[in-house]
Amino acid sequence: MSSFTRRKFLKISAATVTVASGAAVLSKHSVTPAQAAKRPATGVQRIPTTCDICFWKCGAIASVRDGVLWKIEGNPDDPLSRGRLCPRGTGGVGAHFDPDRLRRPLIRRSDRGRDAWHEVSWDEAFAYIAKKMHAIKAAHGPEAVALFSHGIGGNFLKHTLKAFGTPNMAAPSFAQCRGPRDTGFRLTFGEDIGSPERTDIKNAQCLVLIGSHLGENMHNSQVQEFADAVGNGATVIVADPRFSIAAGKAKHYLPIKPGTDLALLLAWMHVLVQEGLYDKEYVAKHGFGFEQFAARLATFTPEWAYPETGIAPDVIRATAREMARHKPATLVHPGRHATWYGDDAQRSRAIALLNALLGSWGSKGGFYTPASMDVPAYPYPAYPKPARPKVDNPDHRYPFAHETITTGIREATITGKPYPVKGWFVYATNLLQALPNEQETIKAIQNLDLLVVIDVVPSEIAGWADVVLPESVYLERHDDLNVELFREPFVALRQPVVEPPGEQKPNWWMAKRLAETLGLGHFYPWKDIEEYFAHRLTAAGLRYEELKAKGILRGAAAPIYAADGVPLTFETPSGKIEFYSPQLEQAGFDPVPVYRKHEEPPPGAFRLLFGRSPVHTFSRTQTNRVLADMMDENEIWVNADVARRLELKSGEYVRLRNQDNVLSNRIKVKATQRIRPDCVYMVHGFGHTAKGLRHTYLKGASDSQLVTRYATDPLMGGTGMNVNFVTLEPEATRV
Ligand SMILES: Nc1nc2c(c(=O)[nH]1)N[C@H]1C(S)=C(S)[C@@H](COP(=O)(O)OP(=O)(O)OC[C@H]3O[C@@H](n4cnc5c(=O)[nH]c(N)nc54)[C@H](O)[C@@H]3O)O[C@H]1N2
Ligand SMILES: Nc1nc2c(c(=O)[nH]1)N[C@H]1C(S)=C(S)[C@@H](COP(=O)(O)OP(=O)(O)OC[C@H]3O[C@@H](n4cnc5c(=O)[nH]c(N)nc54)[C@H](O)[C@@H]3O)O[C@H]1N2
Ligand code: SF4
Ligand SMILES: [Mo]
Repeated sequence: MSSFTRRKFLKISAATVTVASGAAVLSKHSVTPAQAAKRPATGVQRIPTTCDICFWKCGAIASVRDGVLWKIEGNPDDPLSRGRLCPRGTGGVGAHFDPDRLRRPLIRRSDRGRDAWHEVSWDEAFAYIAKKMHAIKAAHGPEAVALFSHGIGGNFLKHTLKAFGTPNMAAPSFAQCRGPRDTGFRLTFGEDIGSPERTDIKNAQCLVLIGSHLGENMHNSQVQEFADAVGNGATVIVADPRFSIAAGKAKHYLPIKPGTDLALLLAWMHVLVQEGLYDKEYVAKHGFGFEQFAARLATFTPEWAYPETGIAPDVIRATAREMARHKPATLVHPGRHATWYGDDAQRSRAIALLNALLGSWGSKGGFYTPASMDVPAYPYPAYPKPARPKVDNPDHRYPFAHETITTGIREATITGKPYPVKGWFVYATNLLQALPNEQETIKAIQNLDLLVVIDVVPSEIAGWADVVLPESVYLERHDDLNVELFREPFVALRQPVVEPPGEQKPNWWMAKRLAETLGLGHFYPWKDIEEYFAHRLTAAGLRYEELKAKGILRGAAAPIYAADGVPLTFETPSGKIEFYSPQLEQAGFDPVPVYRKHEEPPPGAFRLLFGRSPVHTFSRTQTNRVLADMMDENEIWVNADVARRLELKSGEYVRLRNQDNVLSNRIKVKATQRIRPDCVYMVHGFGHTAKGLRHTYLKGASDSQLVTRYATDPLMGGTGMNVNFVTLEPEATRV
């Protein structure tokens, strides 16, 4: 078998450059006898599907040679990938071949947090889960079961749990990610930015990036459009305490002091208003409360902002004028991971207001109006109405949260208030890495009667589960239809291209079987997911067979800019762009954003910042051997002068100690002038502590472990995580 394997992968390394190094890595682990035995066909098959190495869901084409997965490329018909995948997507083959994958359902037979499991059949696993769920429902009501999930794969489990009667389901993509941004834009324009974002990057003549580190943040369409804009000669302005890859493309790089962006944004708006450079016609037509807004900006001069931000007044004025020069094709990018300092919804609102002054909402080179195809939902029976409201946000203490707050469910699980939560389902989210303060997560888990984790590898969160259900990876399964809201409407299909190597099953199958075991089988009137697809697509006047063959069906493109006739309407209380927000005022918040200082690191300590690597996704790809071969551990970026003072050299290991005395795993120093001296920076997702992730176990350090402190956004419950301070300890001083 091994010679067979090596031959296959040597061919790969000759054929494709991008995964060449990965192929060599894979040849050591790759095809199991079971996989080889299952190989159905000979010759090369090319099967369209969608990528799931991150949630962008790029259209892809997988090549399978003699039944063995060979390579994955972009689908040229797909508007998201435009025929090209990012490096992570190309390395997706490594997810299928990962030798550390979960293979069978597991039930714990010891205390939580200790590794003692026995393998069970799927029927035994569902019988066990259903029995526990019935017991929780009898004692506490169905609302005492919650679901955490991330990505489209959670759709069918949501359906089963709604049928069971709980409203409690949340994703970290809200309170740990884009929630504050969406709240800030909703309060201003009455609408979200969406995902994929409705940013017209490719047509922007001036692009302002506040932290958004495109190029490291690899969301495919955005990175390609960024390259288009740069190629078209767009002016790029980057504000980041770290000289990011995007900063390398910038005409103006502003090395801002972390946590002071709101001061910069206010000063920019001050200049636009004071110098009369804003889009007066647009503001007069669409704005509400502009006079009150303008009055409140009066004191936020560039001279005021200078000592806060470290950005000189002439630079603030020059960049504001540059933005005005290109309006309305100036895009101040709203960012995505906005949970930084706890006042993030207000910072995002300031970004929204700056865009409003420039007239970019609705304009070419600004924010377009996306469209989607009309594919009706499956006509299921009505769900039972939960007896109690969602548990995460009692009395609407976060009045502008429009999605469920993960950390609110966690808190209710700890306190039992407003009512107890006793069962968690966790689908494709590594809560110990994704939520701040892992001790709180562990405390909540200790209060549960049931923790079910559905994962593909033995992740940290799986290590705490009572039942672990092994999922087939995206290359081995169908997921729900992706009816995308984008520049042009389309529907895309994820479908299996190879067989799973063990007893892994897709989420839809698990969700259906669980419903049947719970006595809720009537919520799944379809036999299998292909019947479900066919039903929905037929209702939309489309053909499943065609989608299956092409992977993507595109709808007719419609206008996307106001200038082409798209009506500009605003779902705010005033029906206008709210420069001044009465709803914020009524709820006791600043109607126009106000800057307040954040706590600074004490002498000798540094603010801990983190972000993305182009070749990894969160904490989910470090075990993928192809991607690990490109980046095996993270580094800690330290300002070169600071490193010299601390007598640290690049390549040496240190440990980080945070304000709560948590000590990290060892991490390599990267001494560089590309970061300010008051902060340090690392890529998120490394420093795994789950032993079953054999390859990546204890490689690099985990930012999540050091994020013991977080600042909660009073508007919407987001958890600002850039509020932790660390000192560096040379590894050699440790015994
Ligand atoms: N400290 C810190 N915390 C953060 C961030 C940060 O930068 N630093 N980023 C925040 C942001 S922006 C986000 S969006 C969230 C992301 O948070 P998550 O989406 O929770 O990301 P991961 O921690 O990678 O967890 C993904 C889990 O899914 C599993 N998985 C992978 N593929 C599959 C599959 O096909 N099926 C199933 N069932 N499971 C699968 C992986 O093994 C892993 O356990 O984290 C947030 N939290
Ligand atoms: N390769 C890859 N790409 C990804 C992901 C991935 O896991 N891997 N995840 C995707 C997801 S879900 C998200 S949410 C996005 C996240 O990506 P983005 O939204 O682009 O960025 P953040 O993670 O918020 O921020 C990281 C950047 O902000 C800078 N920064 C830190 N503090 C401050 C500050 O106070 N002010 C300013 N101006 N800058 C600051 C850091 O130096 C770094 O450059 O990436 C997406 N793209
Ligand atoms: S951006 Fe990259 S990892 Fe994400 S779906 Fe697209 S190709 Fe896959
Ligand atoms: Mo995110």
